[in-house]
Amino acid sequence: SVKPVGTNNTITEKPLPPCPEMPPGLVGRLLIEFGSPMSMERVQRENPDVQEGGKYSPLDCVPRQKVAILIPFRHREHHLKYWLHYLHPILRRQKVSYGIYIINQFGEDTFNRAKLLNVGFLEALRDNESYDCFIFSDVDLVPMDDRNLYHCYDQPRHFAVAMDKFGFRLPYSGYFGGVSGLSKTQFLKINGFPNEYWGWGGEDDDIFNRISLNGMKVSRPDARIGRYRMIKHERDRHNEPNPQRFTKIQNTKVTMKRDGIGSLQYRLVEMFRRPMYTNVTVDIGRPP
Ligand code: UDH
Repeated sequence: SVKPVGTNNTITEKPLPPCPEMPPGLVGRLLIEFGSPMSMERVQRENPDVQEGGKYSPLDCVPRQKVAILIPFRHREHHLKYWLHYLHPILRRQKVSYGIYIINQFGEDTFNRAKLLNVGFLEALRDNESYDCFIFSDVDLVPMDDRNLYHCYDQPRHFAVAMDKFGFRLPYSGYFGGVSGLSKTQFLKINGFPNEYWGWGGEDDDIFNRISLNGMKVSRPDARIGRYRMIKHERDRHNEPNPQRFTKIQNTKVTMKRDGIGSLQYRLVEMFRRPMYTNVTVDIGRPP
């Protein structure tokens, strides 16, 4: 097609190249700190090309995937500002086409991280059905190296392999917590995430089991690149360690068939867009 002179510096439009596998503008190791206070105004000011709802697409290349980034959330506004402050510029340098979704648990009943992420999967697709990759990130985890690319891989991806709180090592070989990513196909193959882990712990191990039991193998970045800083915090109220988690993760093979994205029930309370993210507030009920 031909554009009028002056709209794009050129007369004829060249087709855009696919975005590079390893974008040239990456900087590698990053200095991440949570000392000085952060404001949403500053995040907005420093990220003017992020679109309403926390959406962004590179303008100079055609992205290979569309990525929905889903954050399980309740009462962590303070952490969210840091997360957005650090992640928007990183994702932009990585040439990711993405949308940020905060999946906010309504009410004060026991927290349920995995169920919130199931809701995020469906609501992101309802927002834009062209997402083909889903990255699930805790709100308090910031990557320390922008070569840790936030897209999906041939196998389910575990990104947060070297967290500061675990001495920059995997705490155990089957660890799948913190930040992970599955393509739409991979997610549906495991029937999504479990809905029945209320309170802290176990749901990430159940997801790891689902992946293995369905013949897939977790992929990970090198530990020198998959480094993360966690924002230090006290244990939240209504997210106490779940004492049932040890027995539940023994039964994934049986439970994954009936409990997952196929059996998810929830009530959408509200969805609204902010400049830096999309908020999805959801009533996911309470433990039986
Ligand atoms: N989350 C919330 N609100 C909550 C609970 C959890 O937003 O009330 C989300 C948030 O994205 C968080 C994630 O769920 O990053 C995981 O929960 P978590 O941060 O509580 O889990 P983590 O293993 O910490 O990081 C456990 C408590 C550590 C207490 C240490 C006291 N020194």
